[in-house]
Amino acid sequence: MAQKVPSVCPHDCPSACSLVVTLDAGRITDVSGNPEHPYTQGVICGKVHDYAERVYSPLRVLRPLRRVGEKGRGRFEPISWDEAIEEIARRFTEIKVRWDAEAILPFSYGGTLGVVQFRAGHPFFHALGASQLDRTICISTAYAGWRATVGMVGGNDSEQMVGADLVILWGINAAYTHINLMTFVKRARERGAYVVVIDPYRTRTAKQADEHLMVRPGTDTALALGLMHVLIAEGLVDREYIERATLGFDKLAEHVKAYPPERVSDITGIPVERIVGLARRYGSTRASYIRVGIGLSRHDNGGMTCRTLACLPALTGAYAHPAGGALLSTSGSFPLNVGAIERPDLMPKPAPRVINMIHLGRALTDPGLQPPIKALYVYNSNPASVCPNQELVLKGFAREDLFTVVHEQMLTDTTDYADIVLPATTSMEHLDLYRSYGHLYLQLAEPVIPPEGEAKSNWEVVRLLARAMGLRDPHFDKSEEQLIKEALATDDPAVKGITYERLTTERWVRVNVGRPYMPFADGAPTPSGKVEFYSEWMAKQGLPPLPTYVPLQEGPENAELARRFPLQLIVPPNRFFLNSSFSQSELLRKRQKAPIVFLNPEDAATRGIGDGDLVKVWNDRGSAQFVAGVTDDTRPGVAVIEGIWWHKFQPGGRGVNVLTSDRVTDLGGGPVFHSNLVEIARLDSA
Ligand SMILES: Nc1nc2c(c(=O)[nH]1)N[C@H]1C(S)=C(S)[C@@H](COP(=O)(O)OP(=O)(O)OC[C@H]3O[C@@H](n4cnc5c(=O)[nH]c(N)nc54)[C@H](O)[C@@H]3O)O[C@H]1N2
Ligand SMILES: Nc1nc2c(c(=O)[nH]1)N[C@H]1C(S)=C(S)[C@@H](COP(=O)(O)OP(=O)(O)OC[C@H]3O[C@@H](n4cnc5c(=O)[nH]c(N)nc54)[C@H](O)[C@@H]3O)O[C@H]1N2
Ligand SMILES: [Mo]
Repeated sequence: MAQKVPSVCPHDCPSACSLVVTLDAGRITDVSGNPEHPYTQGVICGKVHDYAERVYSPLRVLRPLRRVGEKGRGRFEPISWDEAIEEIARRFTEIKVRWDAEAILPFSYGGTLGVVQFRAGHPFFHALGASQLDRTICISTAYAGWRATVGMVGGNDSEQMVGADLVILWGINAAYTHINLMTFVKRARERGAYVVVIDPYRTRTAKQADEHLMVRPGTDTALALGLMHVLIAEGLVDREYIERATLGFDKLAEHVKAYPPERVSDITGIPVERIVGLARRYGSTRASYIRVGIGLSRHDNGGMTCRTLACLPALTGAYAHPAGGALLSTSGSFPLNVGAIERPDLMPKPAPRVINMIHLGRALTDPGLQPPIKALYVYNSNPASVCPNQELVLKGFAREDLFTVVHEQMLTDTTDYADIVLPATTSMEHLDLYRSYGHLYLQLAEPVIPPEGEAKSNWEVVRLLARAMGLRDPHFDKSEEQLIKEALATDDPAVKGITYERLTTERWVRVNVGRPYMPFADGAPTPSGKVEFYSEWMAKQGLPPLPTYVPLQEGPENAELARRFPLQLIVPPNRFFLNSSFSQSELLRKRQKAPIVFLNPEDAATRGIGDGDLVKVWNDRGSAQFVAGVTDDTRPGVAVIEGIWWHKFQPGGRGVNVLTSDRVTDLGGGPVFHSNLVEIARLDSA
């Protein structure tokens, strides 16, 4: 008899959906969105709807494996858990003795955002004295930029936008990456709101908007400065809010005189009248809601961009309107006691060195690194697909003297290089607490099925490893339930009263931040206590203290490079994968059709490329093959590759990230995934 049980989507997505799982004879047969959850409202994406296909995938890792073939080939023999743990502990100990514990590097990111399983390895690697990983690959640039202006990573609750008159989706393809946001966008639009999308190509989100501004990649700061120029010149600002809640307006007003719409039009590729039109629209209502995507921060100048966008609602006073304001992420809106899970106090002093995760390729191949990285422990991540400068990453992974352990649900591009593969549970099989970076609900999910095969959760494996390595701290005796209780134990009023017990019965609880939530209504938690148009902190980072447009290092302004590689390439997510997750699914690969590079008919014609041709895309970092999608959904000079197909499912065996760079952005040490120059040619063998 079929039975319905609650769960939560664990994936790295701002929606963090509440799920209803149908079980038949103990097997998952269907997954749907919980209609009662105020944010999910019964809507989930196509990839999670078919979650049974993921849980029971033919590529699922079901028992521990030991490499038998060459690195990269993915040939293994099954071994027992005891053998696997014993071998890992022995190799880690040998490396620690011979090279120092810093020669061991944990590598993890967003496979699950569960509060416990996301950071399960931290206490173990801290206690071991391993190198620390700086987890910069996604949010660190955007968050650093946002904080520079408003002091925290938060903003007005996106549920409030339903009452807005103007909605701007700035560098966010929510129809793919945060579909539940579109529920509120649609409702606002039905009420009469005007919806604007700002994105270099016509995304599915842009197609649902009233207006789309096809901005040239990396020029949003200039666009925002142009809007500010008009707002200030035409007196469309809220003097009272500016006086009360902001810092540096007079300096800003002087500064933006240098960004008249004509100049901004040249930089951004957007016609003057569209810039002036949007500024007047924005300046004539305080009920304007800007939702900023994280994607647009993945440029050389991305931190500055996010900082600049956070200034806009402070000019019109929209931050103080119950249906207005702006949001990048809700991550900083309330604290959890994650220190109790991460246990930084277990680290030796002085603290071990820190390695930026986007420099994985460099770290694995740098002959000068002392001690060298001799062991890698990967969980919650697929670095052999997702990291930039991928050729260098693969070169590192291929090192015979590198001992690589990968704890995974699937046989990925990364497990192909593993010495030991450990089977991981899915969120359907383990317990965790979930917060979201798009909404304000805390949720709990208990296992709905027993572990498939011999799979174990991240925390269970860490406990086994800690014991095998002789780590005696009582922390490693704790259960997942205990850790969740400790994470919830904070005195912060936003989380007070939200207990484990309450979550097991209510399933989700909105944090106590009040409604409407307007954190910057009267100022912001910056050093000055105000929304900072002028930021001393930015100056300390060696950046202009006022919002300033800085051209991309790898963009058309780099004339020498642009001569050889005339096309700008951006690499945003696709619809049916989640970063590289779900690339294992034959069903979803079929829905996604093929690894495609979109290019404008003009760029295709000059290269003799037709729609559907097999093409080569390359630059000095690498070369990969794609199917050409010729479309005026993108502008001349801008190519788009959506999603991360595993190398092994890509024609030619190389995927998108051989093209992307491991340069760091202006702030936060994050990646420049979208700042690429490339050339494209037809492959005659097509
Ligand atoms: N289906 C699906 N959903 C996902 C993901 C996925 O892979 N697939 N990934 C998840 C993760 S980890 C994250 S971090 C979020 C990311 O989701 P978003 O915050 O939406 O970020 P991106 O999709 O990287 O980029 C958003 C948009 O920014 C545009 N963009 C690129 N450069 C510029 C620019 O210079 N200016 C402007 N205005 N726009 C620009 C891209 O074309 C893209 O449409 O989505 C999550 N949700
Ligand atoms: N070209 C390009 N590259 C990008 C991006 C892009 O838009 N374009 N986006 C970037 C961004 S925003 C991000 S966040 C990164 C994401 O990079 P990753 O965090 O590496 O994301 P995924 O590709 O989803 O890989 C996560 C892996 O974790 C595994 N996993 C899931 N749950 C568990 C678990 O409970 N335990 C264990 N042990 N494993 C688990 C999954 O099976 C999956 O293989 O990629 C970045 N790379
Ligand atoms: Mo991300």
